[in-house]
Amino acid sequence: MKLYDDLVWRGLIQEISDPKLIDLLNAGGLTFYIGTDPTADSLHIGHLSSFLISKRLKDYGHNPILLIGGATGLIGDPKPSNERPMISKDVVEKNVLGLTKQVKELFGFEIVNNYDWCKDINMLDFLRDYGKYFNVNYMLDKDIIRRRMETGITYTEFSYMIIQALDFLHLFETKNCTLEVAGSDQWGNITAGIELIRKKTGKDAYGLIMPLITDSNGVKFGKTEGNALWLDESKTSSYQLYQYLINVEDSEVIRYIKAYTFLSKEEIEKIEVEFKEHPETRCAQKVLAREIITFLHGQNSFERAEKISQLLFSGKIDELSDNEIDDVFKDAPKLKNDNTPLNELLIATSVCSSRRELRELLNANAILINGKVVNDENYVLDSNRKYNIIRKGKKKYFVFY
Ligand code: 629
Repeated sequence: MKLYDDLVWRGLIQEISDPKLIDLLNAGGLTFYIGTDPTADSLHIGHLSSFLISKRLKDYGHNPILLIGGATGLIGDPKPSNERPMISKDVVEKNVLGLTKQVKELFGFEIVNNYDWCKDINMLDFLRDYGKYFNVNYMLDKDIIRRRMETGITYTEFSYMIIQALDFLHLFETKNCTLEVAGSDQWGNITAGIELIRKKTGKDAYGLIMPLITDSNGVKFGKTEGNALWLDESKTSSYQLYQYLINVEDSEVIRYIKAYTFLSKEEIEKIEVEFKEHPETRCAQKVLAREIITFLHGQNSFERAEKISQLLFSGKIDELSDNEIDDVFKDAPKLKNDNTPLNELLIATSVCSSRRELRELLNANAILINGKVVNDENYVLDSNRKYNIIRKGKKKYFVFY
C-alpha cells in the first residue's frame, strides 16, 4: 500500500496543505520535521501518535528531523484557553536534556534545538527579518489566537507563531526540509511557516496534520483523571501503561491499533475479525498494550506488566515482589498497620466508616487480605510482612505497611 493510502487508512491524516503532497509522500525522499516544546522532561502518550508518524514516514523512505524547542519552550505556544505560566530557563534546559535523551533512545533520528539559531537573533533583526512578513490581521485570523481575544494574550505568546515559522524557514534553507508534521493543534503555526517560506524564497513547503485521537466521549487518548501517562518508564511504569491500554473502549481499540502500532493492514484486519467474535477476551486491547509497551520499554517490560496484571486479577498477591507491589499500588492509599484488630484498624484508618459497614463487608466476603477472603472482625494483619494489601469490594485497594 502506498504511504498516503496507509496514513489515510490508519486515520492519521486530518489535513494536508497542498494536494501535491500526496505524490511527494508516495515518492519518498522528503526531509520533514516535527517539533516538541520542553514543557516536561518526558513525552507523554498524547505525543506518541504524532511522533510515531516520523517513524512511518522514515519507513517509507523520508528523512525525519526531530526538533526540541529550547527557544520556543521559553516563550510558550498559546493554548486556546489561557496564558501559560512562564517556565524558568533552568527548567527548560533540564527538560531539553531529558527530551533529547528520550527521543534519541526511542527514535534515533536527527535532533535539532531551535535555541541554537534563535539565540543569535537580536530584537531588531527579528522585527526586520521576520516580523515584517507577518500582517497582524493574518495572525489574528488563526483559530487559537482568535479564541484568545476574549481571555487576552500577551505579546510574547502572540509572537510564538513567528518563531515556529522561522524554524521551518531555517530548516528549509539549511536542511532542505520541505514538510512539517504535527497534530491538528499546530495547523496555524505550520501554515505561518509555509507562508514565510513562500514570501522569503518563492518556493513551496508543505504541512501535514493528524487528528486529535480521542475516546468515544471526546477525551484525548491517554488523558486520565490521575497524572499523565509518561513515556519515561520511571515516571509511568509499564504496568500502569498496561492497565490504561487493556481498559480502552471496545469501540475505539481497533482505531488505536491502526494509529499506535506498526502492524500491517492484514494483521490488523485479522485481529478485528477475532475481536468482533470474542470481545470478552479483550484480545485487541492486549495487542495494543503489547505493541505500545514493547515499542516503548521492550518485550521484558511488557511481559512483566502482563504477569503482574494476571497475578493481581487472580488474587495471587503473595506472588508479587515488594517492588512490584510498590509499582502496582502506586496510587493506592498507604496506611500504617498498628497491629490492632480489623474492627479498630479499618475504622481508625477510615477504610470503613463504621463497625456496621465492616461487618456487612465481612459477611459479604468483600474484604480480602493479601488475596484471601477474611470474615473475622478480630483478624490482626501479619506484622512480619512488609505489606498487607487489603481489597475492599471489587476494586478498592489499601496498602498497610
Ligand atoms: C517549534 C516548536 C517548532 C515546531 C514545533 C514546536 C512545538 C509545537 C508544540 N507541539 C506540542 C508540544 O510541544 O507545541 N509548537 O507538546 C505537541 N507536539 C506533538 C504534536 C502535538 C503538539 O509536541 O504535534 O499536536 C501533540 O500531539 O501539541 O519549530
